[in-house]
Amino acid sequence: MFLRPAAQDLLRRTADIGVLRTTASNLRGARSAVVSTTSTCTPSPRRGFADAASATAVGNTSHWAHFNMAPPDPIIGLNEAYNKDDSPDKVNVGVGAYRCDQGAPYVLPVVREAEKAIIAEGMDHEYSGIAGDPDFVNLALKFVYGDDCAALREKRVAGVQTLSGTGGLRVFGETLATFGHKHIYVPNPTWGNHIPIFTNAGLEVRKYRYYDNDTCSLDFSNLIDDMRAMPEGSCILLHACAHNPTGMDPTVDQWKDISDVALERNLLPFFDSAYQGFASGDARKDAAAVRMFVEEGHNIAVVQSFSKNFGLYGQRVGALSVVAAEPDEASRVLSQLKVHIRPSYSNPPRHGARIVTKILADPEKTNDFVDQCMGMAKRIDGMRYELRQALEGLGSSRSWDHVTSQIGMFAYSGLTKDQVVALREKHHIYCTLDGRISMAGVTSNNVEYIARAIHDVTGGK
Ligand code: KET
Repeated sequence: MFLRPAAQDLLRRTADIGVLRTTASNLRGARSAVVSTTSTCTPSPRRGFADAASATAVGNTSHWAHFNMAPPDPIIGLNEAYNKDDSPDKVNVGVGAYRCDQGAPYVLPVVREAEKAIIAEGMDHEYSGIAGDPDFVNLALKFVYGDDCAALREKRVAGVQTLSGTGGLRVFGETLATFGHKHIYVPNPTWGNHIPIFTNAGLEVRKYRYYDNDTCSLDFSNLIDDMRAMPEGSCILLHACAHNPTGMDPTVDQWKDISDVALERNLLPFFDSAYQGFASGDARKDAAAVRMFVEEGHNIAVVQSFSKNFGLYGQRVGALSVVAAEPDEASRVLSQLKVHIRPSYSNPPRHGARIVTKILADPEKTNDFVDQCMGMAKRIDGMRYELRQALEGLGSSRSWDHVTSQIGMFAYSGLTKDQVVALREKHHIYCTLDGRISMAGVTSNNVEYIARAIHDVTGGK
């Protein structure tokens, strides 16, 4: 598409408005946001390419002139906005990344030790296999399914190392689409990135009811009704623990009911386990739902992230596993996962997986990890109480009970979009537009400031 400078300028300005509009519409998903903001001013990327070729033919100077500005990511984009803010008061409670009580990134001491040992061993940097490091995969699976899991013993679990949780979700989404799945059900609300991940994998994303905004609790009977209405064989994404963004998990009895309905409807439960250790503080306990479903005879799939619990965000350490009916089926599934990985990124990176392997292969280091993960969960829990107390202390007439009844990394505050924008513009506090506050970024130093700002933007009610 050939655009004169004036038209390019108009397009840029329209895209800027799009950024604002998209920021405001937040968690409808990055992909749908791109579609809605670009539809008035640019062709689809495919058409854009064809047009770009003809534009070159008529003498356009750039191949990229028809590229409009994409909206910032609703979560990671907050880091960019925060970094640009030069207020000394600014607070980042956007992305779910743990901070110590001084507000700094935290490297677990047991991770530091493992790194030293790895360096001392002088390991090489050869390619991994397509499925990653088998030792890492075995330990990751034991970590989530438990040492005594019958499916593991019977060698009917297919597992691969992935580019953290996000990469595992994408690989599994693509594999599902290849093998006949047209849609996937995700909770409403869910982690915003689920929607573009599965859409880009070729699946239609459908939602099931999960949370009742009025009562700030699980919308359990509607969740079950929606499950009963799902077409047989559908894949249903479940958050293994510490649901993002609501911090509200089913109880053990409710998990049992979910499992029963999933069996009745022959649904495929797919667990996203991104916070194992951040719910109860005990990584073993947090795997209870996954383990229950395997015991109940489901052929589940699980994606694990080691970003939060091991604090290995930038190392991209994850695993994807599928529980099959028997070993031969597991081998066939594994072969198909590899078919998706190889043309995507060939094989996963080594270093982060080596760190997790060093820790989980050693019972003493594993215990240290459990203690240190518990320490992070406890600090977050403490901040929940302090934030609630501070809000109540300011005389807010609204109930803030949910701040302490929710679990995991986030407080789903109930703040409206306008209130979130006011928090950002007036008080330099950055949280996502759905009112999700990363409690991992709340510290003894900023909790009072955050409470006062919330009190201000809510008018104390
Ligand atoms: N699943 C869930 C539920 C999740 O919250 C995240 C990350 C991921 C998967 C992916 O994590 P990975 O680092 O790819 O293993 N959530 C936080 C960070 C992000 O948005 O990327 C967040 O919600 O802030």
